Amino acid sequence: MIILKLGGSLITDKSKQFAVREDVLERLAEEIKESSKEELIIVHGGGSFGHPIASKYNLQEGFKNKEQIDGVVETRRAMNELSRSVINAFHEHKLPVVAIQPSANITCKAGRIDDIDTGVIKKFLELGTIPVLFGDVVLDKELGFCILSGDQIVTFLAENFKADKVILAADVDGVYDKNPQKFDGAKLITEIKSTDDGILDTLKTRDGDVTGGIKGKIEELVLLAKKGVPSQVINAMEPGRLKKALRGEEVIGTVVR
Ligand code: IP8
Repeated sequence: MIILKLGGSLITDKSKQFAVREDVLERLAEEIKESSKEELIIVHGGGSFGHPIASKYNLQEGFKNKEQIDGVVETRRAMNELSRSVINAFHEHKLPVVAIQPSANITCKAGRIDDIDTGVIKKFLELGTIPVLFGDVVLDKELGFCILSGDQIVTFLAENFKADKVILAADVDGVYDKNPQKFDGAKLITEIKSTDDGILDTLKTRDGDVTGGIKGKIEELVLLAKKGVPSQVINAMEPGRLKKALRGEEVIGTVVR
């Protein structure tokens, strides 16, 4: 089984609020269909739907005041909206996708997943469907609520379902030693070993991303690699790469093992 994360920067345009990249979603749907992968769980990020609202209301800090409740409701609406776009685009391409709303299925404790109904996800998989989850605002036993990133859902499910691998489909070729948009000579890191703790210090969080950007992602993937599940960050903006990665063929990117 493969757990596929579709990054928020891939499926939405983060420079504009509520901007879905419909053309990208359609191509991704085709590539997933053509890869003929049988067991697949998809998790997508918040992109320009979840992050701006979560940041405006400081939702990542948990419940602080009643004014944030509007933010919780707006984030839920926005994430349902984005999920609907993903489901619609994928179903148009005959993928048997079923949305599973994390806020109704998962509870956290201090920002980490504490309780999750994996039985529902397992049953939908057994029926031959592709469960689709997403980063969301969820109840938290200590914080009241929290922002649960899709990355944490990915690593939790990958461990729980003993996935063969995780693919993180992003809008960049992989992880760089420094920001390639700001610095000349930034180098792509093709392999990160879970024993290589120092690597995390060199990565920076991405502005505007309440769940920690690339650093948050790699932290999750390193934890997962320590438990024996390898992962791969690829650039799914480049046509054909997602299909190849799903088929297990070689693709430019960063492997975490
Ligand atoms: O983009 C965050 O999920 P991520 C979801 O996977 C929200 O980190 C609601 C901001």
